[in-house]
Amino acid sequence: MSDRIDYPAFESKVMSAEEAAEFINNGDMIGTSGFTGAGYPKAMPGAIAAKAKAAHDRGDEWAVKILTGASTAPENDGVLAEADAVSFRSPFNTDPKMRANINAGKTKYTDIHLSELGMYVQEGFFGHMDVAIVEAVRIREDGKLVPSSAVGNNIEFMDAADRIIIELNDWQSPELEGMHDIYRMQMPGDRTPLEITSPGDRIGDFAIDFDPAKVVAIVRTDGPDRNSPFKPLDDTSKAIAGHLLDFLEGEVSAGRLSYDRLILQNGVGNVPNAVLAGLMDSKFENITAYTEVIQDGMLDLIDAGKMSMASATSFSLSLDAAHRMNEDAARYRQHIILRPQQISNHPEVIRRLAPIGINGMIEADIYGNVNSTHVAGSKMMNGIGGSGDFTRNAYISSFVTPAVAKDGAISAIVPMVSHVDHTEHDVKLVVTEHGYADLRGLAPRDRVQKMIAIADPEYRPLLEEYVEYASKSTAQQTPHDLTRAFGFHTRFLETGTMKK
Ligand code: 0RQ
Repeated sequence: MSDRIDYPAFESKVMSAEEAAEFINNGDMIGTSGFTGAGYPKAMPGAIAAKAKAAHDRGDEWAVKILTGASTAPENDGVLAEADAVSFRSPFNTDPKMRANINAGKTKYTDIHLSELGMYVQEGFFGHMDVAIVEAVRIREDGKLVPSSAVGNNIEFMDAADRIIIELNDWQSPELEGMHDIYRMQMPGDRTPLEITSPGDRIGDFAIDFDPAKVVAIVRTDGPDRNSPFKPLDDTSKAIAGHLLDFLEGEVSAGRLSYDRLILQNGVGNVPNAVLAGLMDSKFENITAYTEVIQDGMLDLIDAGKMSMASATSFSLSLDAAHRMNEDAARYRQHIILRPQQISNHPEVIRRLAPIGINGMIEADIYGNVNSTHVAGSKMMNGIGGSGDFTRNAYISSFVTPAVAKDGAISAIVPMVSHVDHTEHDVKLVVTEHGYADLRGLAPRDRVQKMIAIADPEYRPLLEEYVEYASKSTAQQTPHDLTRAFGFHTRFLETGTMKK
């Protein structure tokens, strides 16, 4: 009996990924573990991709539908996309090959709030789920599964699927056991309050109970989670982080925040990570996080004694930080809780805990609407992820971005966003390297100059020019000139730059 399978009935189920792929059929709906490059299956996607390729070589159509927690990695989304093996994908993807298939129209993609995907599965909105493929660190003697570095939608997938394939990954530290807080969300009508009044509160179990009769295969793996390392902190990220920290200092001075009551929701990306680095030298102590992913900067804050507790659904660690976690998981689990993503991103808890939300964006408009997902209105970047779950319900919902993209050819501040993910009703603060626009309590026309002030200086006159045209509108609540509102975008599509 292996040290990681302590449930005798599963011993006979151990097989290779290729053998387990025999349980996957053309057209299957598959739910996999995995969230931002952590806890995804390492071996099965390659075996499924090989099966798809073989079918395509015979001239047969062959594809599956894939639901996950969030983004995965090249060994999962990448290999499946390369084999044209995915007809439908949800939610959140950062893999470039999968993104190319989505934007080429080969893979249908639905981009929904991460807190809602498991709910959709429970409610049957996606249709029937055939297989769940879940990475684990151990099967306990009572048959319960200890997830690895992400909890994601594992419970919902295992409950809904006809067949379960478990990948037991020896690379993942067995000391992760005890870090999870497994709680099954009830169906509408049976729901009760989630008793989480502080990020460190536990409401569930350490492991997932499921129907052992559904397990058709157990595959042994030994591969690392893969996350790309953060880019070294550049001056722009440092400046944006600096402005955000100034804003937080201002909130302390105004009596709306205190140095020992900072709860963070930190999105993925370089700027949110720069904020974590900035907090290291700040006056904030006893920092906590009620967020989606555990990032490198949080391990640093924990090690420095600045962060006491972080609640999330997965790790989003560089390989170096993942090794640190593996060597020291028993210590880190005193400070980290991994929950199902329905709970890590639950609106009820977020509204109660009132974190400071910090998320990246593609563009914002002069009235404070934010586009996090679509380049020029049509091309999917990654997806909304959990940003909407937090933005609607956080205490301060902020968006951070460099003022320009693509060497200045694109302005992050535009007259009208080309796609809306976060409306003016939810966005409270927008930060670039030129400062912050505090939009709280302002009427739309009063937000305009604040937004223009944080735009790149080269784009400010173009924005002013638009405002002048828009001000001629007969309706003065949110003045727009609809013939010119997408002038920045159409110019970019025609000439390759938003500049005149
Ligand atoms: O492109 O990779 O080719 O260089 O977008 O941009 O500035 O490095 O910023 O890594 O923080 O990503 C919105 C995508 C920002 C991210 C987004 C191009 C830019 C670059 C990345 P390259 P940066 P970031 C909860 C939070 C939604 C999900 C979310 C995101 C690339 O923050 O996915 O918030 N958010 N989750 O050049 C064209 C523009 C652009 C642009 C940037 N206006 N037009 N390209 N780029 N602005 C956690 C989770 O949900 C997991």
